[in-house]
Amino acid sequence: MKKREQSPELDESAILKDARKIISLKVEDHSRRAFLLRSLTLGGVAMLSGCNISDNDQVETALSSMSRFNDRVQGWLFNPNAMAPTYPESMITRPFPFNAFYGIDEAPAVDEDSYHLEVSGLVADKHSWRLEELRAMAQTEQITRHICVEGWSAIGRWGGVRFSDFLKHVGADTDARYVGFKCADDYYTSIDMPTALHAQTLLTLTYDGAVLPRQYGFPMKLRMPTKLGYKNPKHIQAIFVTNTYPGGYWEDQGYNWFGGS
Ligand SMILES: Nc1nc2c(c(=O)[nH]1)N[C@H]1C(S)=C(S)[C@@H](COP(=O)(O)O)O[C@H]1N2
Ligand SMILES: [Mo]
Repeated sequence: MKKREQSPELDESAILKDARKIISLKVEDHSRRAFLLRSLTLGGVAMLSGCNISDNDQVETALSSMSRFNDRVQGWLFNPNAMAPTYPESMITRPFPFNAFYGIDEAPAVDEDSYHLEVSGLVADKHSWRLEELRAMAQTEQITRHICVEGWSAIGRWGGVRFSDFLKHVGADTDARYVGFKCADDYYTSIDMPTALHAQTLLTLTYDGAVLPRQYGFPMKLRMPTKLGYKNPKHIQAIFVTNTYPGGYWEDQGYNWFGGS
């Protein structure tokens, strides 16, 4: 996401205007409607419609699926326990796209032998973690859709440790408001505790059955199918639990902090 470009043929403000019109007509609950109208982004349109919106035909499909917007979609959007869709292996996007605030050649090459994951803040156990320790915990896998605000989405297969297991293991204060992340490439972000504890939030160590490759975030990426792409940190070096708002790389430049459902 070097220059935060949209594809030239997509008129973002026109798409958002149409999407807002649909929301005004479809969403009856006043506070939900106000929230959606205020926070809607192109990525939000993709998330609400389940469509990739990288060209004009897909914009049409997305808007028409939003106009069929129903209670199930709204329930998913506002229920912190609702599950994001999962997909069959045949639907995995190959090759899976790379994205970062720099080009693929600049993705950090983290050295496994010297790597330690730091854990700090409102946790009982602040020891730093080796990858081996994370690999020894129960592993789970999921095939979900990653949606980027830049107007693309892709389905991928990630595996690793359920983040709620990890937080319990370190004795995190789960009444705290935020979990923050610092990455090897100076990226940073933070999430709300209900999302951190969501059953589909995984501290991933693998992509498509193999060790997470450098470009997708080696040694680990926090994968949340209920959040937009920029909320999913790659190359995580430090995790902290806090009540002080930590912000994020794109969030501090104006992206919506919640960034998802
Ligand atoms: N450390 C780090 N994590 C990051 C980013 C980044 O630049 N640095 N970009 C975010 C954005 S905007 C997206 S869309 C996804 C891209 O992940 P991918 O390369 O696996 O597709 O990573 C997210 N996490
Ligand atoms: Mo993104």
